[in-house]
Amino acid sequence: DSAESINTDIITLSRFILESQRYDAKNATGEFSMLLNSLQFAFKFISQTIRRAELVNLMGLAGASVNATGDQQKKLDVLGDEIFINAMRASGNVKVLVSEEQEELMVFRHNPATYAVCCDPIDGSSNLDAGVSVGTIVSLFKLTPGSQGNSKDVLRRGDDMVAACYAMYGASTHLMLTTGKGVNGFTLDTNLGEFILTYPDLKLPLQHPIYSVNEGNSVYWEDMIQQFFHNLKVPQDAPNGKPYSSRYIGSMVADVHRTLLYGGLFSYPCDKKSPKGKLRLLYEAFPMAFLVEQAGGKAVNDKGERILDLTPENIHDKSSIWLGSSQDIDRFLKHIGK
Ligand code: AHM
Ligand code: MG
Repeated sequence: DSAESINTDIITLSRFILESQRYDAKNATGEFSMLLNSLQFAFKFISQTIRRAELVNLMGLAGASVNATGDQQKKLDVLGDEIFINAMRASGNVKVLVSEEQEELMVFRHNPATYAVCCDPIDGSSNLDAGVSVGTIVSLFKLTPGSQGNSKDVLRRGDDMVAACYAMYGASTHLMLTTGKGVNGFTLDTNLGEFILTYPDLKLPLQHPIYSVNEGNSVYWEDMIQQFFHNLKVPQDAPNGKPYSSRYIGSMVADVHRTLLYGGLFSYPCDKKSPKGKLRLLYEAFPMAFLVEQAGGKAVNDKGERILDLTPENIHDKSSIWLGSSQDIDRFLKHIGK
């Protein structure tokens, strides 16, 4: 009967973190759990704010303000950023914060903390007014030994990240998390106000015939890249004899989320318009590359270099990116002779 079909022993994100720390007792200072708690709160708050936005007239542009990388900011970008910054400052566990929406790195001097957090508070915000999924992307580093908090804590190899996650505000709010031991996915139960483990140890398929790229930029691409995408549409070359399908939402979180669940490849290559790529290393490419690798996929740049081997020189540095199913990325690597 229906009473039996209710799972009375669900795993919430807090329970998941506490249980996984029990196996790692020497590192279990509780700091990470507290930080995760503050992150959860920020995700719930942003989620709620986005869901109410249209009704309380938050849609549209916020004055003429322009963010660090020159995009026009929306009211929700500003709000999301404030919510995130306040949650991180209040957590007490964050010393350094990099936000896409802030030109400069922030240091919370009064926090006796050992974490550095980089975030894109609302990624994909050009989609907001159409009600399309957007998300928050986060990478986490431990401060370098003895650091009082400075840019060196984040200008490091991607492999130095200790955790990465994103929240996607879609039909449901999802949270995908890695601490370097696989990927676990959670879904927000709005009645309980808790993230519930719904995708334990998620692995993406080895190959899937979907490509995700802004093909409108193809006139700006190098021939090599044009040729690669052209080949994906040649049925004889395809593993199942059919051309690849095109799927592009224009929200990295949503495009990567689909890639994690269905497989295929997502790319934002360099082009004549964005010679260094569009997506930012610290809070877009790094965390997504970490999640994708931990789910069994691959993430590289246009030259075939592993994203997590790169080191940014500046906090808002950009990179080209190719990520997704390992065989689909291998096909790209083979194409460029790697
Ligand atoms: P944003 O951080 O300003 O929202 O920009 C990042 C977004 C990504 O979510 C998405 O993958 C990409 O920009 C889409 O760019 P384009 O519109 O050039 O295809
Ligand atoms: Mg953004």
